[in-house]
Amino acid sequence: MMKRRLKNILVTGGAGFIGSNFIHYVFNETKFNGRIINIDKLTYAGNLENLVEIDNKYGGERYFFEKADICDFDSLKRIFEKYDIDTVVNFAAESHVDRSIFGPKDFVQTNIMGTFTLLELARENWKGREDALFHHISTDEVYGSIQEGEYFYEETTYKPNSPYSASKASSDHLVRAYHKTYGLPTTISNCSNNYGSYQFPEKLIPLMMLNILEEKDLPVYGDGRNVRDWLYVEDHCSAVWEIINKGRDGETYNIGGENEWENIKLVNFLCEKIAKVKGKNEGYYKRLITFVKDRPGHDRRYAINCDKIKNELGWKRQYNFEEGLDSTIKWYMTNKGWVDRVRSGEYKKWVEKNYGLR
Ligand code: NAD
Ligand code: TDX
Repeated sequence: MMKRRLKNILVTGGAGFIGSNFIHYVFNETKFNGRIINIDKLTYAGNLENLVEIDNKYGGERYFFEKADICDFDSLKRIFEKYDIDTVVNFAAESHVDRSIFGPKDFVQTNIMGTFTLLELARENWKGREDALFHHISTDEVYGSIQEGEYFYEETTYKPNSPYSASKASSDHLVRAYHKTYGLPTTISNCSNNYGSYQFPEKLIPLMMLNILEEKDLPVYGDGRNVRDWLYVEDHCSAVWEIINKGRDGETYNIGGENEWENIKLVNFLCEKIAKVKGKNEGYYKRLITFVKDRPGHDRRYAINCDKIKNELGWKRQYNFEEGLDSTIKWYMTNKGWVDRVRSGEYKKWVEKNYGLR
């Protein structure tokens, strides 16, 4: 493998949860001295407020934002040429499983057609260049659901069960095919459930934290015994950074927290933690737990084996779960304005239509 250029990085979906954390991470925690070009369509999940500090510090010199849809080839072509892009990190996606059940079309469009459009562009622009890289962000959900004692490995067969995971699986296959067929330099990472600051409060951890703080019902799907493996978002970002620097072309790397929790145990734990912060007795918020109808096709358990990235690239997690949760609780408690703004507007209308008041 030739040394990667890694000067002008196109980050797609950089205004979303993980993408904005990644941009913060690269500027604040690494020695990177090039430019990041963030392109985002700014759907309900994209929020430029997440990047104000970065824009103030680096805007117009090392950080650039362009509003664009990853399905729009002509806009992307202009951006690729304007900034001489040598690296793509593809975070942009429709990311919420429940929304994919209510309306799969946007998932097929953005996750499959968007990735395809980006791949076409990279193929056309890079024409056999070996110092470029297309890194694609994927999920453990593509592997389907596993039993207690089993783990997902990089070679595990894909068995996606939701429209979301099926669309992510399709995009992963396209990335793989562009490497095998056209020799495009690519890497893929499959990560477990993330949590941390700037996460849209439709996902389990921020939704539960905010509902606890507001003393609203805590909707637990089914029997609450589904298992997820939780990883602090900054640890995901450092793993992606290792891969784009040192990962081998054509390879897939699993990223995980080795931190499995049944949903109901996690919700109880959040109730206890917030009770402590608020000076309430341990059980105070637990009365809010409400079992609701299960998610259709709800995967029972995910669990990642991430030995490959640890052994091959020397990646290590920096945060334990308690530390990560404490700083996340603190972040949601001190960023009430952010919460109110992202929960208003288009998202609010959608929630009222599909879930009723929440
Ligand atoms: P998110 O929903 O918070 O952010 C997605 C971003 O993509 C938003 O800023 C949105 O505006 C943008 N976007 C959506 N459609 C677009 C389009 N057509 N063109 C340009 N931009 C578009 O999602 P997230 O949780 O940050 O997830 C980021 C990536 O990581 C996704 O690919 C997701 O599948 C993957 N992933 C997420 C998790 C998790 O736990 N959140 C775990 C593993 C993998
Ligand atoms: O209100 C809820 N009640 C509940 O019991 C919500 C929103 C979720 N859940 C359950 C469903 C899951 O078992 O909690 C678990 C986590 O749910 P989500 O936060 O929706 O995450 P998940 O479906 O596991 O998918 C996430 O991790 C993998 C991300 O949203 C994906 O983008 C990522 O690929």
